[in-house]
Amino acid sequence: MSFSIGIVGLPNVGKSTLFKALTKKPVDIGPYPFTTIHPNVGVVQVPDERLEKIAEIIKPEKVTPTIIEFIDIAGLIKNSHKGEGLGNQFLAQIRNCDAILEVVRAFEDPKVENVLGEINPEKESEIIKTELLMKDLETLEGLLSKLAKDFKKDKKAAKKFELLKKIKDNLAQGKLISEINLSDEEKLEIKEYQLLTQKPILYLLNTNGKCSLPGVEHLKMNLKEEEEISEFSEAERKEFQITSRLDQLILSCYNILDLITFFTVAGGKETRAWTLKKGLKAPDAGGVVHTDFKEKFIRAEVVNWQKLVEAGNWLKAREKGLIKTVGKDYVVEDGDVIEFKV
Ligand SMILES: Nc1nc2c(ncn2[C@@H]2O[C@H](COP(=O)(O)OP(=O)(O)O)[C@@H](O)[C@H]2O)c(=O)[nH]1
Ligand SMILES: [Mg+2]
Repeated sequence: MSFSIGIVGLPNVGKSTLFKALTKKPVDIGPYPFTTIHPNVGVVQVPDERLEKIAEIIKPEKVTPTIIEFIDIAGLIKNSHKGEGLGNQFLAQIRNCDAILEVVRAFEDPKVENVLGEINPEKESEIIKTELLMKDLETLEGLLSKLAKDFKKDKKAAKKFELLKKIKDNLAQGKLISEINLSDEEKLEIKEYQLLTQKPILYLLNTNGKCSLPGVEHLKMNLKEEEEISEFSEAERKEFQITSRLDQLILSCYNILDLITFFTVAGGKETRAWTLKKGLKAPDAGGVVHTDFKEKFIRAEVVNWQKLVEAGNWLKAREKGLIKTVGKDYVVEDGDVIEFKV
């Protein structure tokens, strides 16, 4: 299972340029050089120095990083939610993503048509926000009218109706679902609808100049430069001292999804990184590795990656008492190395 990031924005802002830069990124370990599953869907490695450090002491046959999926979604325009420019199709693609990476145009180039007609990150992000909000409103209206039919007979439906109504009212005032104060229970309740504005958003200003997007978390990168850099090999990058910021972008995407990484060493055969939602427990981590490891979970042995590296190997870590045995209720921490016992 992997998590996916939808690259979203107006046309001609640099979405495909970013996608191309990601696809060409040189990779040095693992079985996943960037894999293009579909013309607009690709898998990239999540960079992680810890994995390399663990591999240095374990010396496995195979090192496998964890991955994240990027989807190059065609440009949204005003009224996409009404189906303008095939809009509904693109909005449906966003529905399947776990988070949104919104590319905002902040570069001047008379050769590249500017749909907005000006450089104005705030106005541009407002247009996208409106499209996402309108689409969610439409979805909620549909759900509410369905529920309205039977909520008088059914208590559960009545409760759901109230919740969806509350959310709809907030959306109508311009609030994203992620900005509404919802309990964990309520969030879970609406998860099945895959509402667009419930997804975390990371903004990326495509620029090499000065500009910003006040009030929201954003990164600034020059995507055309990144695409050019991605043509260079690792050796050329070292020689010319060129640094790419794509790794930082990938990590930021990983972070907005609230993910952590844990590692397995498979008795020395394969050192591998895995992705887990923050707050989940040892059997859930087991389930990520192998379906059986969740159902048949008995206990696990856990050691922090750094402690393992300092100890030199699993046996020495055990001798030093660094490996703890944990049960079903153990909440997995970022950087744990886990050996499942089933
Ligand atoms: N000058 C300049 N051009 C860019 C930059 N990023 C993308 N472009 C160009 O803008 C055009 C549209 O980019 P593209 O990535 O296809 O936009 P998309 O519609 O958002 O996918 C292409 O010709 C790119 O080379 C940039 O940072 N500076
Ligand atoms: Mg494109």
